[in-house]
Amino acid sequence: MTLQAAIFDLDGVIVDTAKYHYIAWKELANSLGFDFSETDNERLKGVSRLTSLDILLEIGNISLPEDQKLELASQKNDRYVSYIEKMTPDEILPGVLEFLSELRAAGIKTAIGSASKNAPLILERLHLTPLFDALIDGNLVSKAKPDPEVFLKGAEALNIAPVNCVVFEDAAAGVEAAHNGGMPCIGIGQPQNLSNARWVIPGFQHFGLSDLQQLLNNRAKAR
Ligand code: B16
Ligand code: MG
Repeated sequence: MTLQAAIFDLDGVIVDTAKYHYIAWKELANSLGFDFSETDNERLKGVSRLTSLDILLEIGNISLPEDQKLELASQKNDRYVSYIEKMTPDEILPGVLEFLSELRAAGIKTAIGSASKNAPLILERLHLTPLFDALIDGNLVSKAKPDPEVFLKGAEALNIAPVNCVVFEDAAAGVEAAHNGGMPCIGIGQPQNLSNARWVIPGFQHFGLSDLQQLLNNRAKAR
């Protein structure tokens, strides 16, 4: 491959919005009469809003008709939006700004590939919108990760062949989505949660373009 573009998942890679999702889902669970733990919340990472609700209702052993589920998903989102509206740029994860700037200075294109329908608002609150050449979010995709649609659309929007894009993802389903799209993927987080990732880094602190190129070159040599 020739590295020409980097596609970033948003939640868990650029910013930790999982904590706000957690509070909003927990409030909803409590209003329905059951509790929702942080361990349960791990199951929702990278998963769409409606699938997240299905998982939550399964934990509470509650079954509801579709219209009531849509109403609950909307209530949860209103709560979630009330938290993310207050976000500030100091919530950008360590090293992200430096890494994005380094990529862009080297002529490498950047995109967001996120399941979140709130991605535009989050990027705006973090003042990050101008640092991405393309934004593919939950409003633009119909197939959830591990389907590669979100990343393939990102590559298409950047006009770069998928094989020349690298993906950064914090969820196992997202790593699988990148692989399904024929793109190398760097996992962000703990190796035990991302066993399908070839490489896992804790984050972008002390991680630069030369580190990325070294990882990808070693892969090429191993082939
Ligand atoms: P929303 P990502 C995902 O974002 C989150 O990880 C996941 O927890 C959330 O349910 C999903 O977005 C949908 O978010 O309710 O804001 O549309 O990790 O793909 O950037
Ligand atoms: Mg994520």
